[in-house]
Amino acid sequence: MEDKRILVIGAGGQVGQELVFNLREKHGANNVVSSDIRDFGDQAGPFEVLNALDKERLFEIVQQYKITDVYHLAALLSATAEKQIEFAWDLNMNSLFHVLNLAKDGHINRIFWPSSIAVFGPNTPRENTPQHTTTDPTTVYGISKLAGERWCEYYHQKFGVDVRSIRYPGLIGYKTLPGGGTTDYAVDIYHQALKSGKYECFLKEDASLPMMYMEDAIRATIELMEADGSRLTIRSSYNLGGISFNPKEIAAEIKKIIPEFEITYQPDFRQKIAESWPSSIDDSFAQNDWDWKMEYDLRKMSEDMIKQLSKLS
Ligand code: AKB
Repeated sequence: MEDKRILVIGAGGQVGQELVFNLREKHGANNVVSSDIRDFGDQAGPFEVLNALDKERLFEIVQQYKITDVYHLAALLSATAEKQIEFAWDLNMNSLFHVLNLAKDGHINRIFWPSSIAVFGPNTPRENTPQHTTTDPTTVYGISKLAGERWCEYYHQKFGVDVRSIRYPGLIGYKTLPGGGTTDYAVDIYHQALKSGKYECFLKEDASLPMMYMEDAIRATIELMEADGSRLTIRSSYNLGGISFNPKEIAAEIKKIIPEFEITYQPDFRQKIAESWPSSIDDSFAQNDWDWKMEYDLRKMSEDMIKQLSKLS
């Protein structure tokens, strides 16, 4: 395996903490630098405080650690971004430019940057959404992710930048809590089911969305970054299918393990966002180009979530 020195930006978030853990197992703790806007207590390897908008500090860190690969995860998610629209645009776009420019100028070799199902909108086919289709996002987050995708492809075509990306569905894991997304209910529901046996959902019972267990999402991210670049036909961002379910279906699955569990519904502004997103995704490009295969379905994920959270509590 070639020597990699990795920087993860936004390492304190839901994906970041799990990704850093896995990358350190694979490449050695000292070869994976985690960074975030604040010190979140990562002591398992090198950590740097980094504001993703501070391109001078970013450059210093890249030089200091001789970074080869950057995983750039820092962003405001869909629900939070609606409350700070200008800052969300600034953070989500300009931090991406800083990383793309580092690669363009030859300072790093490879970039991972996540996009999202939020690039789709009300005129996108909702079922089995294809890779190439109408993208008319109605959220600031979705607009920034779609623009980011176009810039990634542009930098790849014009400057040969090796940037790779996945349109993450809602991600569900037991180690860390998500922050500010529309799909966050699907994590919180497990915590509340164990804590109080009930959950009030901010989406309607039939709001189906594509989701994925964190184990699969981290594996997908690392597999895409290790894939043979000559096979990759998508340099904007790959669709990733995951598991499609609605709040009623996840509640029914939880009830099989915790029979007294009860769900109620109090939809808020996030319901409208959910309605503008697909309910299921076609990921045949990921399957063909880098042999992607999902492992966790709703049952397997629910069993593992409840088992792992019970151990932690
Ligand atoms: C969100 O809900 O904003 C995110 C996403 C789907 O990108 N989880």
